[in-house]
Amino acid sequence: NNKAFIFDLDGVIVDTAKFHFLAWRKLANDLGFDFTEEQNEQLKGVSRVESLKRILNWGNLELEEDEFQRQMAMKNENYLSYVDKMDSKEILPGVQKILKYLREHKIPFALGSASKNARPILKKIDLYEKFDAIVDGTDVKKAKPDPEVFLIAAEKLETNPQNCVVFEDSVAGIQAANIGKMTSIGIGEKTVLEEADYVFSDFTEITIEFIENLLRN
Ligand code: B16
Ligand code: MG
Repeated sequence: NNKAFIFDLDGVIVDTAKFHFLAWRKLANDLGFDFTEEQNEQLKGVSRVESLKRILNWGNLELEEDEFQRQMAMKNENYLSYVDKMDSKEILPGVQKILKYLREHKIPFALGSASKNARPILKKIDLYEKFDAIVDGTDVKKAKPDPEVFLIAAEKLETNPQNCVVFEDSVAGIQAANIGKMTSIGIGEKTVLEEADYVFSDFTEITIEFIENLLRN
């Protein structure tokens, strides 16, 4: 069959949310207000521009376009200083086992991320060469929950959206997969990702039997 798999990056393959948090908190603190972990949660899967808009809104602050761009660039520079220290040990538990299985069985898989830093991150963790296709924030016009990122991935993997299985940690990402008529697998809390077809708290809970079942359907 033509089954294919699509993986989100942040929150699925690596936990870069902790680095986004540190960088956004520094930006907020420098601008004179606080930024909490709860707020950071709400930025999962959300683009860089939209994230800054929401943070400024929480801080009751408005910035001129120039200053907005400058702050966003500084945040990214700060974020990349953490990314720079990453290596393959940052790959979340259980992920490699699934990727290895897919590779050995010649089942195509792609990356589908909102991040504009996805390629450098994949290089850092030694996974860049392993994906059959990479679609990230530099390739799309519309953000999740728009299914664009996953639809382009399906196209690159030369299969129909209906044959695709998407792993996602964000609500917007699960919605994008569902709108795209793909099988959605949430990584995180069931109560948060209730729209997903299946939910696991992390990849160590996903068995090869489960993957084989997906391949049969
Ligand atoms: P960047 P994903 C998303 O990646 C993150 O979840 C989100 O928190 C971040 O703001 C967004 O990428 C943009 O990232 O600033 O690196 O372009 O989960 O879709 O892989
Ligand atoms: Mg994510």
